[in-house]
Amino acid sequence: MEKETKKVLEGFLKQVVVMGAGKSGIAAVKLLKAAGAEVLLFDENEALDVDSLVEKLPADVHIVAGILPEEEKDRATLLVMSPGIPVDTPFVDGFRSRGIPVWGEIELAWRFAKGKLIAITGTNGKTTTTSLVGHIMKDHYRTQSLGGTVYVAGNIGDPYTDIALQTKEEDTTVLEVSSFQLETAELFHPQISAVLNITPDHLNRHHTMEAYARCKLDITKNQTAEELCVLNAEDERLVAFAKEAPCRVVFFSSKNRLAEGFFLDGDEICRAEGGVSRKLLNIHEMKLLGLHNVENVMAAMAMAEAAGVPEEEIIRSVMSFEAVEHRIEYTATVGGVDYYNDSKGTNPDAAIKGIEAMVKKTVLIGGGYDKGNTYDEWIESFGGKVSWLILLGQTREKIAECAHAHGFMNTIMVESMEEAVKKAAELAQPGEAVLLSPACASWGMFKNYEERGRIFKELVRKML
Ligand code: UMA
Repeated sequence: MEKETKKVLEGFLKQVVVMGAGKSGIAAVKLLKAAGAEVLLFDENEALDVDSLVEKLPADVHIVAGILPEEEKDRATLLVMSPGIPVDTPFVDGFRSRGIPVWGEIELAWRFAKGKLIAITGTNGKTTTTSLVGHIMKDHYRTQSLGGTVYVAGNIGDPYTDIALQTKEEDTTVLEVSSFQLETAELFHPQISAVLNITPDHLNRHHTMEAYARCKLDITKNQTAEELCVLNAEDERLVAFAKEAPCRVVFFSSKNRLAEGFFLDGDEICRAEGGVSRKLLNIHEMKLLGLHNVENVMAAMAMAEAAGVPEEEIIRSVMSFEAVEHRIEYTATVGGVDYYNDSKGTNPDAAIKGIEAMVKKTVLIGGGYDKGNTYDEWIESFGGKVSWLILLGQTREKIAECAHAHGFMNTIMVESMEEAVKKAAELAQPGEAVLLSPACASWGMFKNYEERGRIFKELVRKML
């Protein structure tokens, strides 16, 4: 298999077009050059800063910004796509109709990577779960003095192509994978996978829930009968999928006892095997907050178990794990008001989790880039908890209209994060909370959700 893959690669590497000059594109170019390929980096942004890009790239990379000449398509042997770029376009069709393979950046990385691969997808919770699995695996390698390295990469931030060439047979890579990345996966093949949940998101890219779900479920498409996928038993679509999955399935549930799998019983996370269950961990012994995090923990435990980590090591690592930056992250208390950064709440479902985790009356900051989502369920989740909704970005009118239709009238429009934080500080009373949990992507106003979260935190800390 290894040999065959290599042979296929040699043919493909003659003249590669990499599309997108962001993190993934740059990392893909570096990998390809190191592998001896001829590479052209193409970005549709005409205003691309080519000079600063050249500094980040190896020598001899041809860069094209704006429009790619037809003759370059004729010469190409492979097109590598960055995840943020749609693939159902005339541009990509132009390659496909010439018989040129179209791979996503993770497919490219996978063809070169070695060692064990654990891949995690889902609409929400994948960043926390990926970090937690990485944390457990790193502890395990240390405790058992295993030679080898644990890498954590993918949608979480560091592209898979950045580390693929360094990986060795004794290593483990824990990868966060988005639907965008799975859309262009071909032979991509994790030994252990997880689909944490599937709720509406990115419908402007995938168009239908079915297409979006298909991309996520495709994480298992090359897995074998002995390999494992971890699924959420509370998601009907995933329960139905388990019957046709090509691999073994382990379920987790935060609502019901299971005869097989991981479940929450009161405050105890339990492991059931053959109808017999045992308690593993009391949820108050972990540092993560909220029921959604209990689900993430159960999924991570199931993956770690499948990776051969002993139960007592898993429990110890879960207890020492702290929340991820930008995910319901406590920022500071100013004038008796607690500020939380949940910039990673980039869709309504994730943002609902943010509201659920709040225990005080909350001034909420939301709004951003329009991914075609609806906001009804998010507004309904406010209950009596949200006192004001401060809105910014492209979606602010759409969200305000939706809030008013649901009888929530306390909306305020602002132009910037600075204004949002200032308004929130005026409105929140001592003993209350302010939560940035936008329910929208950051694009348009910020480079990414990390930048949005950091700006929020800086503005809050300036008030100290
Ligand atoms: N571009 C085009 N044509 C287009 C769109 C973009 O040429 O139609 C160009 C842009 O001009 C830009 C480049 O493509 O130069 C950007 O590529 P990209 O959007 O793929 O961004 P990267 O910097 O490569 O980051 C990507 C992921 N971004 C997206 O999926 C949008 C990052 O996930 C990921 O961390 C990174 O690869 C490393 O794997 C971010 C994300 O928002 C965090 N992901 C979504 C999510 O989590 O919901 C899926």
